[in-house]
Amino acid sequence: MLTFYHTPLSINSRRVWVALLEKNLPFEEMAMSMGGEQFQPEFLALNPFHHIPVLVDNGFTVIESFAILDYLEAKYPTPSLLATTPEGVATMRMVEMVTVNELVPAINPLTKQMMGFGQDPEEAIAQAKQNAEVVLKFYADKLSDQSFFCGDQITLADVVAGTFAPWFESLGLPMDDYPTLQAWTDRLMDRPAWKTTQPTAADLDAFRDRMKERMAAQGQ
Ligand SMILES: N[C@@H](CCC(=O)N[C@@H](CS)C(=O)NCC(=O)O)C(=O)O
Repeated sequence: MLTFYHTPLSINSRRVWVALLEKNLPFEEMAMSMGGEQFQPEFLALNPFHHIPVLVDNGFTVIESFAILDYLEAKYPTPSLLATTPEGVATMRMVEMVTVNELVPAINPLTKQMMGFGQDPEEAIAQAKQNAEVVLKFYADKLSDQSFFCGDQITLADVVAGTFAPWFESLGLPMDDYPTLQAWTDRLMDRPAWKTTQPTAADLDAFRDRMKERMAAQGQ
């Protein structure tokens, strides 16, 4: 039996959540509010770094979202979320790595602004948008006229980049110049795995309030 520890608002968790759903794997969901239970001894025994996501499969514990994605593909290969050609494998990995290494730091100030956690100076916001645009152009280039990054089949490239896609507009990154990227986002948002995992406005408000309380308690 698979047990999935996560919190619905976490983008690191969501890529695993989407993969579990896309692969039609049954799992027990342990939704955490991250209000301190991640520091409890029972959870630290699973992940000493107090992070979600965590997957436990019949007593075998996996931490780190990308390790979990690799584990799921190795253990439950069908349906596959892996590219099959050398070019596909390279594209899949490039998109995954560009997302975590380039997009995530680039959109940091934009995420902060969207969530109401503070406001960086105008120049920092402009720079963040410029950096994010480079990633969007890269995505559009790799996507080309295909349905998904590696062709007709969804892969981990779409799962990893695609869990950020619903937020682009709210982050202040209009999609007008990227019609193929917008169509890809719409295609993903139509899938049950994205519909199930997309947070509601109420989820977002509750998360925002929780984070603000925590920041206030830490004197930030
Ligand atoms: N590199 C990790 C990052 C995990 C991570 O940062 N999780 C955050 C939520 S998005 C977390 O658990 N934060 C709570 C804490 O650190 O106490 C992964 O990809 O799984």
